[in-house]
Amino acid sequence: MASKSPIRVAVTGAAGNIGYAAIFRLASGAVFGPDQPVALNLIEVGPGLNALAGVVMELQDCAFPLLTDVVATGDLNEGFKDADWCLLIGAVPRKDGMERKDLLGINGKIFIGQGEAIARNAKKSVKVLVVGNPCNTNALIALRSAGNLPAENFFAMTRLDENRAKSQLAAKAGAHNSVVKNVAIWGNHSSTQYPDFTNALIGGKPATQVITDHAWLKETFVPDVQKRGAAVIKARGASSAASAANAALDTLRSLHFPTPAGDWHSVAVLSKGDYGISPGIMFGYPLRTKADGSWEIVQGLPIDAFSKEKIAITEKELLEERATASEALGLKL
Ligand code: NAX
Repeated sequence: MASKSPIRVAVTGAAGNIGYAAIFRLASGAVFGPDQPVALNLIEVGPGLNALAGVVMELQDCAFPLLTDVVATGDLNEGFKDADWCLLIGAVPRKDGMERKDLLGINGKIFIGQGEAIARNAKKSVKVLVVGNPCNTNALIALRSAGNLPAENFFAMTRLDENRAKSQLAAKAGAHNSVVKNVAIWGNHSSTQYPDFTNALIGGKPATQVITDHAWLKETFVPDVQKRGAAVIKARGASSAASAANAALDTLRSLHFPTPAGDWHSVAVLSKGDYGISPGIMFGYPLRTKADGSWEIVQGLPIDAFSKEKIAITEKELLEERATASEALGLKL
């Protein structure tokens, strides 16, 4: 076995669709590398706990060389103990007739408890990625509940949107995904997100030069990326799971390793006012991870009038979500 000390990753909703698609790849070394041992703390609730017992058996049956320990639990204190990373996937889905406020209230309570338990039990250097929806505001609630843990270690996932945007730009340009770079997702992981084509590059050239059909970029690409989640639900009869797990693992990798020169990755972080965004909301930005593991928001990108208008819409939605969640939870977020 490799000699490095393991990275301990706590995963909530571990037996759910996204969790199931994520944890085997985590254990295989696909995220932190082939010489980095991993330990997993798998957290579930209710019937998910029975399914989790089966997931643990399957992990054993993989005999992963890098997997040093598996904890399976319904107890948050045990689940977040000594975690280096918390991947918060578990959340209550919106059901028919449920108002957004109800959803924010129900999930808000979950993320208060999880934020508190992370602060009590995880390493002080823990990093937290929220996937469970509404992920930006859930992440804000977890962060505000996590006492003195540094705000810069809390993230909400917009990477699935970035990956979707890259693949659509590549298809339109007749290029491979791998040459599409510098795609920023601004704002909320919701249908108001803004997938920014104006700063994107395809094969090193501005996407707006490679794709000359600007009406397509504005009127087809943007709404298609915004509504891609709903299109997958319609086709599959279930929400994105493998691609969401893949994006969560991409996010972990991108925050763990330095960002290659000239590129960035998209993730939501607590706004401090960069690009004129209201402080105190979890806002999707383009980030670069530095060699020491810290990160910075990419500065100085041109924001044209079209982008400004779209960014304002998603900012407004996040401010409203924060107000709604604050009211539902009786908290000042
Ligand atoms: P599933 O319903 O398949 O799985 C969720 C699992 O979480 C279940 O096993 C459930 O028992 C567990 N769970 C619920 N509450 C929990 C709690 N308090 N503690 C621990 N476990 C808990 O959903 P799945 O398809 O895996 O989706 C999970 C979440 O990801 C949903 O909120 C979904 O909306 C969200 N998504 C977020 C995306 C993003 O890009 N940020 C995209 C995909 C996905 O829609």
